[in-house]
Amino acid sequence: MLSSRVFSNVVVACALVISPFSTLSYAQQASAEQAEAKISFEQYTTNLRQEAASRGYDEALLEQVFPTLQFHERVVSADRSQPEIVETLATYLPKRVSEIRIRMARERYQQFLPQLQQIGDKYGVQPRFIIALWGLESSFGRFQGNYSIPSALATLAYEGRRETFFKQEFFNALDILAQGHISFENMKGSWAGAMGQSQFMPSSFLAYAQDGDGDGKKDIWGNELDVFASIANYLKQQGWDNRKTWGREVQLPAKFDHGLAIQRGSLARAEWLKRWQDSERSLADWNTLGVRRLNGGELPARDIAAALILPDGPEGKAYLGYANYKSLMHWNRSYYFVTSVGVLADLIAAE
Ligand SMILES: [Ca+2]
Repeated sequence: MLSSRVFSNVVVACALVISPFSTLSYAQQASAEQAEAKISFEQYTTNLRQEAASRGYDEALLEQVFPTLQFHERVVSADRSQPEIVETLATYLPKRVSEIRIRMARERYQQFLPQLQQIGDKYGVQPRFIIALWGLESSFGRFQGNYSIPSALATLAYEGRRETFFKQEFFNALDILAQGHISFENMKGSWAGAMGQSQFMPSSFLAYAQDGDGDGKKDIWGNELDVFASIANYLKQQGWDNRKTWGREVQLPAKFDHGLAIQRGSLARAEWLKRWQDSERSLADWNTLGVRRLNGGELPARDIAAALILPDGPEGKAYLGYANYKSLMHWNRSYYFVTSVGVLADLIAAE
């Protein structure tokens, strides 16, 4: 078994390497300084167990979970390399919405159609969006991640950059185990703590997961109906409107004010919502401004508000996003991800 002390030193070394950069925020510097005096992972989880006990978790559950907690160096390295932007939509879309994924999505859609229609009606979500999210999150359940979720979350909490967030997610995971939805051995997911076929963080599980087959458990790891109902419920809670679609790719006229599009850049959610609102106008207005369907035709004469999205800037593809696009941005605030959901959903229905 690998010593947690060794890993603890690795974390310190990383912190020292990044600390000289003047672009670090005060919080990051403080975190780096804290890392120099870092306790071992073993000590950290001992403290965490005491906190869990004081929060009232069952001793039998703690005894099952805590002795198995492992520090995962790869979790830390993956987390640290995450913000790099190496893709454009032009490179991302063909990989994510590949021929094989489109084919599988259509097969799964047909295979589960009666159940999907029932769940879609109950939550008010078109089944093609349920299938698209399922396919993009876990390739229809095939790739859910093989990390023990409590270990991944304990590692991320210990690593310290977002300790409060990941510690809370760790306790959320304990809640899910205490509720009996999944066994400890089967609580697997990604290095980042996203679980099961819908890749929900534990907080999303507690807020949105559903028991789709009525057996009393919300099993987003092994039960497709639970997965579908959980995905649909997430969208419903974010204001999904199944009388409308997600948006559409459009053509912009030769002379166009690109300042009308949502301004790009990483922003807090509240600021991003304001930018969405600034860009949003009616399809009739966009039509007057010369925005057209991809085939050159006029935009639909429907009373729909839409924001203009240029994921790769003025040179790349242009999209009008409807309110449902905004709901999907709550799932994952990435124009690439959300656009790929919409494109795949359209291709499922276009068969
Ligand atoms: Ca169930």
